[in-house]
Amino acid sequence: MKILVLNGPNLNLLGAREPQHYGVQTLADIEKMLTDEANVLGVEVGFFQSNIEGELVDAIQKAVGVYDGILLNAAAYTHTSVALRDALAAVKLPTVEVHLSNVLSREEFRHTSLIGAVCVGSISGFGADSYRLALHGLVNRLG
Ligand code: CA2
Repeated sequence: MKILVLNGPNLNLLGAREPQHYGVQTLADIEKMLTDEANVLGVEVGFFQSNIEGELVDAIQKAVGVYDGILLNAAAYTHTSVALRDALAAVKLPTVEVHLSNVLSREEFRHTSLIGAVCVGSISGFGADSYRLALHGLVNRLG
C-alpha cells in the first residue's frame, strides 16, 4: 500500500514561525515521523510540498495508479480551491484532510473547507500528530 502525503502553501516554513499555531517541528521532522510510522504499519509513503496550486493539482492527478490514497494538508487552499476539490473528485483516490491547528477554533474564514466533502475524513487540531492519526485512519480504511 502506498500513501502520498501532500502539503500546500507555506508549510515548508514549519518550525521557523508561528509555533503557537503550527508547533516547532519542521516539515522534514514530520516526514521522518511519517516514514517511521509507515514502516511500523508496513506501508510506503511519498511526499510532495508546493506553494503553487496547479502543482498540487498535478500531483493529485499523477497519484493515480501509483498511490492508493492521499493525506492532504492543503493549507490556505483548503478554504479557497475549487481546483483541488475538482482534482480529488476526479481521481477518486481516498483522501484524508489534515490540519495541524484546530481550524474551527480560529478565524471564521478557516471554518469552511472546499475539499472536506470529497475526502473520506478530516483530522484537525493535534499538531504534527494529526498526520500520524490521519495515516492510521487512511490505512485502516484502505484495509
Ligand atoms: O492548521 C493547518 O494545518 C492549516 O492547514 C495551516 C494553514 C492554514 O491556512 C489553514 O487554515 C490551517 C497555514 C499553513 C502556514 O504554515 C506556516 C508555517 C510556519 C509559518 C508560517 C506559516
